[in-house]
Amino acid sequence: TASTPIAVCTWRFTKANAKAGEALASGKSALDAVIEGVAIEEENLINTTVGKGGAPDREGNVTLDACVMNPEGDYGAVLCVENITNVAALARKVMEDTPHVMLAGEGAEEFGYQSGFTKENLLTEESKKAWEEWKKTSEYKPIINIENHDTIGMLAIDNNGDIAGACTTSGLSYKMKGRVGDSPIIGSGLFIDNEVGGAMATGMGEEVLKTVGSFLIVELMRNGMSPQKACEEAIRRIVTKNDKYKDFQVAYVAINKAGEIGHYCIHEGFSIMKYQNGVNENVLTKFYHT
Ligand code: SD4
Repeated sequence: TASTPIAVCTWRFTKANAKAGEALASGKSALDAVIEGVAIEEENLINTTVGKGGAPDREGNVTLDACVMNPEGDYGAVLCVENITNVAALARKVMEDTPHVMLAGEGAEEFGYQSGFTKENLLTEESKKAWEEWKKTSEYKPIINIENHDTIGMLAIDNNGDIAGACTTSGLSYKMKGRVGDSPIIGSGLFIDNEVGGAMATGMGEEVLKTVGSFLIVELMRNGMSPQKACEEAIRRIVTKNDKYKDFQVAYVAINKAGEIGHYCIHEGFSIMKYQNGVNENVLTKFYHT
């Protein structure tokens, strides 16, 4: 068994992963650690793909998707929420304080204010300018490259060996109004089974949704596959069904109960952060398309 605690996240979110790792090292639970970790990016105005400062939809609304899952197998999510920055924490509130698992749009936002979250304008001047520039052509190419998709998904194993995860995003830039991706959907953007492991996704959400990628990976691990092989199989399901894969990116990250980590993606350019034994490092991910 690998040495715990461990935190892993999508992309090169160094500070967010360090925050989670340090929280775990100080004895915090996996759930507390991932919420604290991803909050760093939700609050980071420079990052245009998560939380405040995220790129808006075509009509200029910043709408966020997030979910969390705990070691007990409970799940909470918020979909297409406006004006609240820390949507992973809000998803946790849905999980812990309501009889439901998902709240969408205005209902999620109102529940947020009742729960003490503050109303904020999430559209920064920079994101507004970029959107106005985009509107000049309004050209929507669903071609994802590493600049415009940086959802943060995070998985952690705490000192008790328990696994939790969170996923939070502003979704695809200039998406249609009302569009929801894979990130807040159980089994797609994130799935945890504390007896087996956890998995999460980033990239073209529609492709992850159609193949229920994170659930698939956890089930493959349950049947004995390594996290690495399971991530590769989940990518294979996408590329064999959709020959347009040359134009979009999908990446998966998985961890099993023994602390083994796997990650795989379609195109070069994805990497993960891994915190273990007090070391927070960036690890490049192998890719399908060469
Ligand atoms: C989505 N999967 O909304 C998200 C986008 C993403 O990094 O991963 N961005 O489809």
